[in-house]
Amino acid sequence: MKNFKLIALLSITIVFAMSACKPKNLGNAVSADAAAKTYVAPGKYDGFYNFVSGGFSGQMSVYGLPSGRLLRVIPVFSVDPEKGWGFSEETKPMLNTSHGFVPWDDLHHTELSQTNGEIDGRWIFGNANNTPRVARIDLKTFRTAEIIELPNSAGNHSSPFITENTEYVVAGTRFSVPSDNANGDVPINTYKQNFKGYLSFISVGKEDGKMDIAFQIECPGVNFDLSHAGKGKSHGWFFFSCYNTEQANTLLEVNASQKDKDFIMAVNWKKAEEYLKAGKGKKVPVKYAHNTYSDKTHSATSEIKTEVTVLSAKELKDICYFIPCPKSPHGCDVDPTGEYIVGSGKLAALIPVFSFDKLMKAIAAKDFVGDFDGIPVVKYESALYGEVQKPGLGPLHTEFDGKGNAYTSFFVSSEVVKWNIKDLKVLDRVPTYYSVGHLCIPGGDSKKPNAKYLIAYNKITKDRYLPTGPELAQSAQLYDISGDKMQLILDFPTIGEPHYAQAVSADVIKDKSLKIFKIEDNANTYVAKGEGETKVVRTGNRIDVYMTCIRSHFAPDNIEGVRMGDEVYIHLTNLEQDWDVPHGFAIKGAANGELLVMPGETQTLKWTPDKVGMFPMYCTDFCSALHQEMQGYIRVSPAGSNVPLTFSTGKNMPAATPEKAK
Ligand code: K7E
Ligand code: CUA
Repeated sequence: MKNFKLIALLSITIVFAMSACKPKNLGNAVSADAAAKTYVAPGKYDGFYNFVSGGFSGQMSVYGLPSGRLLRVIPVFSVDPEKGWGFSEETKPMLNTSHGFVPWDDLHHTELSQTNGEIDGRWIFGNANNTPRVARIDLKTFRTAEIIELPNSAGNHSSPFITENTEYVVAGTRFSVPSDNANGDVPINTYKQNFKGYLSFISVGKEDGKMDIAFQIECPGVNFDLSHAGKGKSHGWFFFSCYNTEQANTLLEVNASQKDKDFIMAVNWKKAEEYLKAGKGKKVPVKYAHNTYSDKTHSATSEIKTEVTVLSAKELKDICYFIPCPKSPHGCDVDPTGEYIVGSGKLAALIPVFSFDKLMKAIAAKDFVGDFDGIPVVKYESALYGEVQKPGLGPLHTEFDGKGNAYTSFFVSSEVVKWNIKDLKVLDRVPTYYSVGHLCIPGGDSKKPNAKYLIAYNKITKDRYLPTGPELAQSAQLYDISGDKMQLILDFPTIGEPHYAQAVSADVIKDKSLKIFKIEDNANTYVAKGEGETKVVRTGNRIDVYMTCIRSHFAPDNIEGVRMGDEVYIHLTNLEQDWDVPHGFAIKGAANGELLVMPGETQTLKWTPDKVGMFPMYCTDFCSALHQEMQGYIRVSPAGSNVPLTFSTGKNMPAATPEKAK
């Protein structure tokens, strides 16, 4: 019966998906005044920053809104040759993990830091799905400042979501797995006995943003999908959507879609803190990397930590509660008042809205229908505020406008639906092109949304852009939501596959942007603070080149006496103290990327010469009219050669004295 229902739903799905290919109102999709609404004149700033996850590209990209102009791609979990991220010696430790150097990941969710439930513009967090990690990006530099790995986790998907004062960044595991210190060499079909789900509560330093795993909660083995913190009255609680409560370990598309309802798990993290203080946590041996980047030394350090404190949800009975939620819930979103929790069952044809007040009453009255693996299950009707009937097909994610309305994306029916939270009535619907995932309203998951725009992030664009071979662009679509009706005003392709994104008024960030690093504060071990400090030092077969650059030359730009078998470290300090004057560095044949060095910064390229001869090097970033003159040579001699180690800039010209032919 249940399978039949599923098949019926899936076939409706297919019909919908096909009809979604050719919306009838395609010609009217963008009205004539749209251009004026998105036009940002040359030389003018956009009103909003939009931080968009890059999915399996592992980065985060920054767009201006309403223009849709791409401003920056911030490398986070994946190496980025454009910026030397993961190629320079200084940045490599940022990608260290308990598995060693991992050059790639899959980033799904962006979350801006908040103070009192409002976006404060200090940091943005991102999750690594594959090798579970959380990153903090500093919005003064638009660079990844810290990455922390999560033990006992796999597929860090319900992450990183924050509490209203950024007390915690919270991360739930997608895959349940045997815990890291248990014997994982067990049959896969012992899921029910051996697999557990872990939630990580990462504390965030109030001033410096430094992350630390405060505690983990061990939960029954299911898939944790998404989450959001409570706010206002529900501050102190966290909500996670869970699927695969069937606890299947194979063919999940069928086996994890058996039950009519899965769960939203409500977590009382204030209570968990009390238990932690009372010493109820168990210290468990694990191994995880904690990487931080310093803007003083301009280098990253990676530390391997070996212990984490775990609270058991089964033993500490009043931390976690399950609320039944129809059909494989995905998005789990909390409205700006903190009263309403919206679950989005991917296979459901309605949207359940839960009431925090009712949930509290039900928990107090022990209004439970039983337990799931030792966790009480609250009666559905007792926590339910109401259901939005027939909103669309395949609800995924919901954002809020702060005026009492919610906006839910529907993947299967390719549309955004606006509905009223109080009376649960559908108010408006617009098509998306096509197969929308996440939505974003500036501040749309905070207490104070700024609801001028809504952006839909689409997985499939089919006929919307010029064909580009087998893979087509993913896209974002901008809607004006200032009126009663949503109006599509712009369509722009994204870098990587967009999942969640956040946006904030530009005023919150733009004036804090750092323009240069002060050269006098540079504490890199290999800095040269002026051309007088440049040198080349041999230590055995290691050669350290203390090099500087300034428009438009390197010092030194002639180096001789490097031999086969040497390892050469080029430490390049950019002496510029002007905004937006990076210099780049590349050398022929290096099995490495380039360096891109900001004003006042030092970065190091490791190069192992592979043959005898002349190796040109040059600046890769067009920095002045004489950028193309910004170049030099390194001479590589055979092993054991007695060519002395020398270095210079501008020494032998114009009175050149070439070595006489022997
Ligand atoms: Cu819906 Cu990974 Cu947040 Cu994508 S997830 S859409
Ligand atoms: Cu320096 Cu181009």
